Amino acid sequence: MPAPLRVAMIGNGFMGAAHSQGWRTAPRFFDLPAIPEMTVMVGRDPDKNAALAQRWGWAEASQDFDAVIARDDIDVVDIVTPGNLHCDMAIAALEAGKHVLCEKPLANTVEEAKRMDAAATAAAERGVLAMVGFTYRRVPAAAFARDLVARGALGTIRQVRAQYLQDWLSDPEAPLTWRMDKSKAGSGALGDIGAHAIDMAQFITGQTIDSVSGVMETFVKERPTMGEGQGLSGSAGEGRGPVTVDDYAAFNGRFDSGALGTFEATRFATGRKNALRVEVAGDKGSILFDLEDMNAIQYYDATAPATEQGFRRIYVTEADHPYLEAWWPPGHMLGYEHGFSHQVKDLVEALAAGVQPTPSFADGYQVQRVLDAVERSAGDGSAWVSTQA
Ligand code: SOE
Repeated sequence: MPAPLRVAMIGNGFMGAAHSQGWRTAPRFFDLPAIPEMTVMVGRDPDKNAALAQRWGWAEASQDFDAVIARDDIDVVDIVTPGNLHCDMAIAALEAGKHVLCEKPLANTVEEAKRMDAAATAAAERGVLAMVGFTYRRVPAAAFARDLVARGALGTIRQVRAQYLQDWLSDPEAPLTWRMDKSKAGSGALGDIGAHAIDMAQFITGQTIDSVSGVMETFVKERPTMGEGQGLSGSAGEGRGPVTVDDYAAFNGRFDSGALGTFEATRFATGRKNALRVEVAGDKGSILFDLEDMNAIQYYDATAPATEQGFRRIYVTEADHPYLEAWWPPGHMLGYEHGFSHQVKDLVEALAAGVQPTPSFADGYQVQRVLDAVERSAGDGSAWVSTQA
């Protein structure tokens, strides 16, 4: 009988719902070496937290983070709070001897990410392990794209085009959420969704971005404060407040191999709801991963006879594709939530084997260095060269 792995989750927003789904479902579909137990969910508002804990399947609800990480019956702390809480909570949990899963981006600043990486390195020496939740790595088509690149199907990689496009802020009257507050979110489109594009580009290519040249903009500088409801589905209230993060970020990146990338992150791309796209071009072929068509990748084989060339769509639903062994017969598609189950599967397997789960805090710190470099590069815009001079 596999041992239990007792989990405390901190936070109960959108990511709390998604992570709960992962903890609940993974052991019911995959043969895991340890069985996650949803022991306690921590949140500030007692009534809301108790109701959601019950709905999502947590045995208990608590308001007390410090008391929870001091408990002997907790093995893993899963942090799904806004970014301003990640650093202190993750370090405290690691020091209390708990394994940690922390949502992306790892931190709000590069200094925090560096401290978290150092804490994770020290904890690993005591057998306590940490992982950052870049969940899209666990979409089967993305994992398959990485396999194709790793086995040389694309040859030498020369270019990467990565975009994460959403449109939920294109209405200037959409209300302020914590995601538009720098003190809570660290940055705007750049850290929230640009971080995914960066991680996915590095994950699929197996390469590291080592320098950047960036541009950032805040299109709507003031918005209504939040009235009824919360988060992405809340409605506007009476007051108004400043937007203190970027609405748009783009940059060119140079990979350690010499390949070049263009990156774009925006929550103002009208019509694009959740379009994370990563296209990689090598001298033997290209691939396109598109989250809005997440059960497939497009693959172009430049070594095929010219008369047979063209992008072909590979449906990533075969039992031999990554993660598919546990799910439905070929052709039966998966969705957004499955990535969270796969994340739990990979984490539990790594913890049971005592090996470093990926992406590690070091990987999260590397993404944070890219975010920080983009911000520094964009600066005050003075690097722009006028066409009118
Ligand atoms: C909101 O923009 C958001 O939920 C991100 O924070 C998530 O990381 C991404 O998966 C979807 O969009």
